[in-house]
Amino acid sequence: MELIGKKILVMGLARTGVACCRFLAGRGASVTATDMRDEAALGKVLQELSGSGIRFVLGRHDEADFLGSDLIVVSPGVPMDHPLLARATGAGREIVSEIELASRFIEAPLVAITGTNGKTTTTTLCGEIFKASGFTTYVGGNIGDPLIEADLQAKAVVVEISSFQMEWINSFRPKVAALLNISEDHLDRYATYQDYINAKLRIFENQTADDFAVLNMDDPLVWQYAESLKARVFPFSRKHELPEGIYCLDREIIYRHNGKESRFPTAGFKLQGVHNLENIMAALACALLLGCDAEKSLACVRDFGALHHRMEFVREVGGVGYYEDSKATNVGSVVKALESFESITLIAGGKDKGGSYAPLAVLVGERVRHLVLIGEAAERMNDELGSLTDTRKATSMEDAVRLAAELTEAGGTVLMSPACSSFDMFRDYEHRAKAFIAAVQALPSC
Ligand code: UMA
Ligand code: ADP
Repeated sequence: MELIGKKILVMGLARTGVACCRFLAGRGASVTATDMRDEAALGKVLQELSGSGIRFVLGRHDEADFLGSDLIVVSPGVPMDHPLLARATGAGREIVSEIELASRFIEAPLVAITGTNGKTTTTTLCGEIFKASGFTTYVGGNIGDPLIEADLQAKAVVVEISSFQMEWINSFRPKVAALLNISEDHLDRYATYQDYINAKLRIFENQTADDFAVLNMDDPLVWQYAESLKARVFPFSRKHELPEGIYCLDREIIYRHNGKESRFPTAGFKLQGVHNLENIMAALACALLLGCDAEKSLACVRDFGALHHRMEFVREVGGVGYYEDSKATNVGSVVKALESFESITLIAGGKDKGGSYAPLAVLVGERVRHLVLIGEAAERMNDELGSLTDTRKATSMEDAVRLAAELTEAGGTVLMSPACSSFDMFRDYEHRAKAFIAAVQALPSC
């Protein structure tokens, strides 16, 4: 793709936009960058990009820039239905997402991993397996480092993909694409659940019979699309023995491909929980299909521990275990957390994403002794779940932890697994996690 002299508009100047600006300006494009945030808010960014010859339009977007550019690169945080994007499309301008742009320059086989939950765990593990097998590997995408920053000499690129990033693709084509699971999420961004699902499915859109689609056979919502894909479907399952695919039986993961078989005993795996078994199978499938070594992969999986803020043990006080699961920002992930404990005091709530909390009802009824609600979603969660168990409202994380400590009897578990994003009370999920951990650490020892 020729960039020299091309007029390119970068919309959004956070991590993605800055990386795109660097990439494009460094290759001779004539770049304009625009963000609704003003100069004062973007001071650090402007410093980072000073001297790069980029023109900035800040605190507003100008229609003329949208209509007058050869190409518009949109950040994931910009909603797809932005009126200026509609006008640019109407005027025949080309609009792409950052992953679309990046993929046009990456020659290494691309492993792309999506799903409502487990993306970061699976992507990180998969990247580690490639590295252990001797591939120079770039790991990026929604996980944090934009794909456009990929080392173009890398022999493997493993990328976590969100639905937002797939909104403006047209040729993005992973050699191996994995869909881990689908449950309701981001309904504050999509008009319908199906719109969200359709965005996720675009990961397979440009694949051909030379590529692989790694699919969770046990998730009916995922599996129903298997027949419609052009890529070779490679299933993973915790329930079914498979002649071709990867499955788990009697504490062993078995990988079968083209008549060959590799076996991975699960004893001693650090990653715990059935959901992580699914993540491990998906990561192994992606890596083994592209030639990673089975023995090295097994050693790598064995050593791989849980990432922070995903059902992480914090402390025990008076016989009560405190667990922090701040990354659980939708009901699907909270279901897995509730399945992992009994006698739970659940701290939940935050910024509501518009989905239903009903999928939690059975588990709340069976396992949650006390429900402590925080944040903007407290009211809605109380309406949907409050009658199922003892439910209280707290004014802050500190207050929630104090209340949970008072209510929970020895042998129980206090679990902060919010089912919501954090932005009503915190900078991000890490900030929320820190607030919980600090409050737990401040509890007096018994
Ligand atoms: N903006 C405008 N005009 C608008 C709307 C937004 O100018 O109309 C500006 C905003 O002021 C902001 C920028 O556009 O400066 C949007 O930035 P962004 O939200 O895309 O943030 P980035 O730092 O570029 O981060 C993005 C992903 N963010 C989102 O998808 C919301 C990061 O995923 C990702 O790590 C990063 O790219 C690198 O690829 C975060 C995320 O929350 C972790 N993802 C969601 C999730 O995991 O649930 C999908
Ligand atoms: P993502 O990047 O998709 O948000 P993470 O690996 O960061 O996924 O995990 C996010 C949350 O989802 C955590 O609470 C974690 O315990 C939970 N989780 C991880 N893997 C799965 C899975 N396969 N199914 C359901 N929940 C999962």
